[in-house]
Amino acid sequence: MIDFYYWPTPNGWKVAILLEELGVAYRMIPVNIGKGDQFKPDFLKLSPNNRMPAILDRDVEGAPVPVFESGAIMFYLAEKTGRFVPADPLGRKEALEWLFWQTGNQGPMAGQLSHFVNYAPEGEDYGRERYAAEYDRCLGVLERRLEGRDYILGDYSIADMICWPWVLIAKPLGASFDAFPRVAAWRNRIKLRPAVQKAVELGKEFRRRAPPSEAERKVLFGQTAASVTANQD
Ligand SMILES: N[C@@H](CCC(=O)N[C@@H](CS)C(=O)NCC(=O)O)C(=O)O
Repeated sequence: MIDFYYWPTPNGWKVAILLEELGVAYRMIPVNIGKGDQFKPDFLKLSPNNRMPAILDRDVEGAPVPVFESGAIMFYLAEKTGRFVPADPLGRKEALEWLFWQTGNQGPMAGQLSHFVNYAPEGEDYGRERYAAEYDRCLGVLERRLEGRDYILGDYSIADMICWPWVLIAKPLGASFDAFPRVAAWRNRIKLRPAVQKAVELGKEFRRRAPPSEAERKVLFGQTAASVTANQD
């Protein structure tokens, strides 16, 4: 059994997709990031960067294995099962390149764009424009990569699963697919997969229906070093 620490956001969906594709037994443990569950000492032991997703793999010999950061979780599970990652060293290298690309480029740029689109004060356009341009650049990177390929590595893999969720929500982020026909087709191809549909439904009842309250804004947007050092046991 895998304990899956999760909240229904694009970063959470990445790992939910892989767990559903693998069909492995998992138990979803909600991490309410608006209420501050990510700062609980037990969670920080698994995920020292106070971010979900994280997993605790109990399906091992000896002590359960904690893994944080979506890219690391996905590589760990793909290695462990031998699925959704190429078997040859050069193919694995390519898988790692796209996992690092997603977590170092597309994910942070899209996350910041989402912040400025959804939560920044009115009239402050610098941040939104900067991240909209970077998000656009990342769509362009994917568009080029998908030339002559149905999926990022050729076959469907963890590289697609990690990149797809932030493309799924392009429209609410203010982007369009007009200049990215290959990305649009890839997005739709993946969206049709039953495992992907199930993953995006996971924890739907927890999805935000209203703007964050003042208390939630403080938890989410008022973080400093004290947020992760205050609760040490
Ligand atoms: N690089 C991380 C990003 C994860 C991330 O940013 N998660 C957000 C939700 S989408 C989170 O847990 N936020 C909690 C917080 O801001 O305290 C990954 O890919 O796993």
